[in-house]
Amino acid sequence: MVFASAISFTVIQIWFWWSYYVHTKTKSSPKEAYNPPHELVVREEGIATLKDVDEINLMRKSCEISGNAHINAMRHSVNLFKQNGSVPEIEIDAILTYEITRAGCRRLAYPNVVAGGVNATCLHYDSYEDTVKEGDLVLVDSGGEYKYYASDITRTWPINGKYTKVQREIYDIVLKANKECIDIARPGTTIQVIHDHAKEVIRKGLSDIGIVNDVNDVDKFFMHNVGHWIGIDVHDCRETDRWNVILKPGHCFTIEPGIYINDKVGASEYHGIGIRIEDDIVITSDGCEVLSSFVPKELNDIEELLNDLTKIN
Ligand SMILES: [Mn+2]
Repeated sequence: MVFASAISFTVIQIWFWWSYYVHTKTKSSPKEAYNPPHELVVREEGIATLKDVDEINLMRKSCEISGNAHINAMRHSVNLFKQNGSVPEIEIDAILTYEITRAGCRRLAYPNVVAGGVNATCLHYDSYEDTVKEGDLVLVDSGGEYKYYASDITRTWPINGKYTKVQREIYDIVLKANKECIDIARPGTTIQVIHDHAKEVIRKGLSDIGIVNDVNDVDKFFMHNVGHWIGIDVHDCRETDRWNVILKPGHCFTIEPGIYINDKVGASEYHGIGIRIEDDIVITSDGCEVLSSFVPKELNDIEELLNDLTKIN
């Protein structure tokens, strides 16, 4: 009996030691830090800018998440304005970050731009120190990163739900540039050709309403490039020429014309208006697919969305 007890005691001891040993060797360790493969950003020219089907699917998902965040931010911001009479820029920034990350993006692809009123004339404005007030447009440039693939979308909407006459005039020019650039984006052309087209649409539009007289003045109102490669980095393949590469199916880049009228140029009623409309596209065999096409950009579609708060969630 004593012998049997000793045996079972020893068995229990061995079991205990073994369990402890297994536990210490297999217990869960902290997950690896989130380290995006930045080294992949620098890849050989010609491979880097062309995305394969799997990559394009990830970019499509990234745009889906970020586009929905824009739509929800539109609704929430106007709702907040109607309740409080103004909306802090940082609150819209928070909504975007919340919507993007809760939908599956691990992080933002770049700091959100949330620029109310005249702040929209400052490129890459991300200080969120002001409030968006009655009569202001808010320019939102925001995109998440889904499984390392970036999206980069910009929309500009009126915080009170309705564009003014002069805001509509400027918006129409930017929208025309955005849509025509998308129309001409196809295999065989170049981003330089697309950029030049955006510049010409903007020159003509601003000339028609008497803001620009000299063609050389267009750069004062549209002072950035029409687009950039996009992929693992929001500005993917920085080392690769963006201007003269002959476009092929699989090339992914942004189309983002804008007009920014600061207080030093142009007629005074237009001062302080900053508008950009940015989509992400992939070149296909006969044109391009707009990955962010479901995010409203027509004036009437945006106003309709902003004034139908029943869909807020
Ligand atoms: Mn961009």
